[in-house]
Amino acid sequence: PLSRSLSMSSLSGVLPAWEDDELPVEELLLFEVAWEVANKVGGIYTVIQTKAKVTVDEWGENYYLMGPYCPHSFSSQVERGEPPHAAVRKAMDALIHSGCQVHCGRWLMEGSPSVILFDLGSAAGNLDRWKGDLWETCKIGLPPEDQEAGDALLLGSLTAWFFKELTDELGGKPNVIGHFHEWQAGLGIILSRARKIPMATIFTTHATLLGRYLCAGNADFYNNLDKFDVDKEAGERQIYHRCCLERSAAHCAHVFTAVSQITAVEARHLLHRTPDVVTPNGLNVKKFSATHEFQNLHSTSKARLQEFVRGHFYGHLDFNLEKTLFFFIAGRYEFSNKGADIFIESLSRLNYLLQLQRKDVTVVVFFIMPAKTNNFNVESLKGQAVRKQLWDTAHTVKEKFGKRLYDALLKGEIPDMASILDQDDLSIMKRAIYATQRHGLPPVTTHNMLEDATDPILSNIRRIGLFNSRSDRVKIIFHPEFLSSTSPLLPMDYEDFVRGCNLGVFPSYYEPWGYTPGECTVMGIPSVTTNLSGFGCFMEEHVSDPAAYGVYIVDRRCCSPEESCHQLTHFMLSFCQQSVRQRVIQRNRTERLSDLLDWKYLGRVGLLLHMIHTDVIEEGRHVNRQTDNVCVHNSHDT
Ligand code: 1S3
Repeated sequence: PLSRSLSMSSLSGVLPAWEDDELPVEELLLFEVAWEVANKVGGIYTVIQTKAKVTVDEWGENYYLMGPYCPHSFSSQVERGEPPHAAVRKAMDALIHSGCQVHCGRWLMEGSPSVILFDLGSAAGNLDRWKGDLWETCKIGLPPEDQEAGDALLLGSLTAWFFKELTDELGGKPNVIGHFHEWQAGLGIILSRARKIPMATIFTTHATLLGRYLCAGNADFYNNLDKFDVDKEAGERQIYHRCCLERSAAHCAHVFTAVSQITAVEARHLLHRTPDVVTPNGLNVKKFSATHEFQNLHSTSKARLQEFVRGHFYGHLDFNLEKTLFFFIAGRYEFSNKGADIFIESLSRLNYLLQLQRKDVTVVVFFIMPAKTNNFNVESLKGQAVRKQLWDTAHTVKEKFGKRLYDALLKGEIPDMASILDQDDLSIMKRAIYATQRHGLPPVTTHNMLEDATDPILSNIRRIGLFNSRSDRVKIIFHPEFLSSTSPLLPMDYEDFVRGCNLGVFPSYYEPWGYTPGECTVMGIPSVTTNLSGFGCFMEEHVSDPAAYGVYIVDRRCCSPEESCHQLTHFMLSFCQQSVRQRVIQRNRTERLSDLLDWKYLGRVGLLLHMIHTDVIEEGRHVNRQTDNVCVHNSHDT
């Protein structure tokens, strides 16, 4: 961290006139507010979860996380308990006495931070009144049909109410900082500022609402960033009110941050405020005492994936699993934003080139992106059952064989190998082999898709015809659900799965940061990213030759989609041409980059305090730094 102390004397406006020049962290309370506290939806959960340990190390009991209460996640992830500060308890009680449910406890993960979670349902009776208050305060109206915006208002009103009670109770010491993530939590800032609650506020944007929509709609986004009529575009997509909330939060915050430079530029154009500081996302990097340990973990996890593949491709296992590479893409299911479109196109080309070159390498590609499903499909479950049956059969016959061999040896004989197995044994084995016959091809998807006909991944797989045929060198497995170690089909958690793969492919078009390639890096797994992702740009900036360290950066800025596909195909093909030894060496190099992504070194909170201290708020006005524009020449059409 850059700073363990904070000068508040220069802060003005609604902030208290704190007298000390240097305020130790011990005299501050830090509250981080987000929708995803103990509640996994997307990337913000990863930010908060991975950062908790270093934040608790620095802030101790003076750090709290706040968000909405989800009974299921609470019961599985949080140990109920009392907040460490009496004033926090009193502020909670004030809300509870007015009929709102507030829950407190320790989030059961590294660092065990205190969490305060608000039951939005218990406050829902206030919604209409609070909508009226919001309109009176800042003239933003929320339509009744937008439940998500209504929930954001409930969370914002409850957090602002909590902070009012808390600051009244504290009377200025310790001083309070609220760090809010994304528009869903941002209403807390708008209302706190409107009510002149004496606290410092930080707003972090992880993506802009309009940016996400425009990119998903195939806009030529980066070439037109300065040309969009923001209000018109938002209105046409029925998100005008949400965008107003997001923009207000960005403008009301004392410190505004973005997770990458590229998102800072986007925010300048779409939210009309340049972030004061860019705070790249880190990870909680665990170093093994033995450097080869992560290589061992790769082998173990890879063996588990191979088992799964044996089942999935039963009857079609005419490819050598020792020469099979596992590629994957994972994340929120935003087809073109996450680059699944150019990935599929490039896989088709890779398949053709591998066939042409008569390579004996096979690539199994996993798509891990949650879509609407009606559970696992029968064919996928059957595959694993068949594999298990073959395993059991082999085990039974092996036992019998071993016993007969042992008996013969005891008698001093070498058994007749041709007759050591009897007719029954042969029948059992034949039946097991017959069970592996299948009439169709191994399925592309593991689940029954609710929107099978219109699903973008499946539609494109149909278009390019990658149906897991025997002749295909690229096989596809679409798992439209996040992974879980309790799954009956593929019982692995995400970390183990990533460790078992050879290459993560994330050719995103819209990716403010992008945790997936970073997670690969810290586990020593090479990955593909792009120069339109925050992570890719960060790597380009800090590593002189990222590809040499297993971070391949596809150019999606300055070339056409066709050229990006060509480049991606080339990356994947050259990866397939590596020897085992080259892959081991590359994994070692990749893993060496992990320190760069460790929260310990990114010192984020210290940096923010430094910003509050120094030049962001001077005499009550924001000093915004200019950020360079991005140069992008490509069209997003594929
Ligand atoms: C966002 O989550 P997403 O996958 O919807 O926030 C993440 C955390 O900052 C970021 O990594 C990602 O690029 C954003 O898109």
